[in-house]
Amino acid sequence: MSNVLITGGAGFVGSNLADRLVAQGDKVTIVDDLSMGLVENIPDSDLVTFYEESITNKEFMEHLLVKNKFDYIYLFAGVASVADSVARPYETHQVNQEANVFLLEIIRKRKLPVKKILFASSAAVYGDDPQLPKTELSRIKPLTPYAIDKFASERYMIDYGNLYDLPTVAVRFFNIFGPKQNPSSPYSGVISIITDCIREGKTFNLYGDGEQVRDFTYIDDIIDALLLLTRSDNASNTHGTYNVATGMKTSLKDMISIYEDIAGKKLDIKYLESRKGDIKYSYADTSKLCKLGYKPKYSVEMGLRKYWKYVNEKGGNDYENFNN
Ligand code: UD2
Repeated sequence: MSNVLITGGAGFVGSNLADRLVAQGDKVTIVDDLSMGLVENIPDSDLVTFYEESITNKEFMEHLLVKNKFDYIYLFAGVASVADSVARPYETHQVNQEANVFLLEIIRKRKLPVKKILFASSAAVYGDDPQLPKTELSRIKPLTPYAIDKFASERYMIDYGNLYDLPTVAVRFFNIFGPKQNPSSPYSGVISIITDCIREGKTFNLYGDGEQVRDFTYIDDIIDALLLLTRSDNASNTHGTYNVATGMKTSLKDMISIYEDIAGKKLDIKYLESRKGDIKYSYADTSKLCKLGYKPKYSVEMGLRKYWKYVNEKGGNDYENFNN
């Protein structure tokens, strides 16, 4: 049994990881301020301890880390909305960068015996550079406070590893979908929004011509990758940055048509101007991760099928009563 900390553990990726870790018998501590996550996302288990707290609370975080001596630390807490980071650059910086550097500093100064620290970064660090697919060595061009903070935190992780020998690894997520994703903002993952629209018969606002391409990755594949990078026999060599995606590309239009077939319903679409700063093509080269033995199991269609089944069995998305 390992002792694990997940910041942002009530959110989409964090809570799915918590499910998997609890199922394998780990003791999981979650810190989440519920700004985007939900208590209901957290697995109901004696193995889980939940603190409703912001990672920017330094005193709290220091005490927690020193007291618990976690084996594994997964850093998912963050303000996920790029638009929010443009509207509130300084506030979001405190969460997306400052708080993460503070955690590293506590681990370093207090010489805490962590086995692995994983930080969740984003494909946003590549910005609108046209080179495709994105490899970890592609040009970095962060265009928003969100992307700048993700990239800076990534570098702090890697260089704390190099300078102070901390066992760190950073992942760059592309477009993830699946259960427990919050669809309540216009900047939520497009598949969670579409799911809501299909179920509720609402009109979907499609920004652009629908030909934009993404690397849509089902959450279970993401969790496999996270465990591979932190807990497998290969994990001791994983210091560095990894794209985490499928390496497959699908246009928004094609994804919608696959989803309509699965749901057996037509999506009501209203075409609008492209969003400012929208990236037309984004997909990953995942060969660095694949060399460690990663093999995504889900095509977009398989993932959509599983997600649609989950939402319907639940009778709706997880966030119906979420108002923020
Ligand atoms: C993803 C990440 C974002 C950042 C970025 C980096 C998510 C949810 N967002 O943004 O945090 O890392 O990648 O490149 O993973 N769309 C519509 N209608 C809607 C919502 C979206 O047409 O109601 C379009 C949107 O304009 C875009 C595509 O769908 O072209 C995907 O949108 P998204 O918000 O799911 O993800 P993305 O790639 O913009």
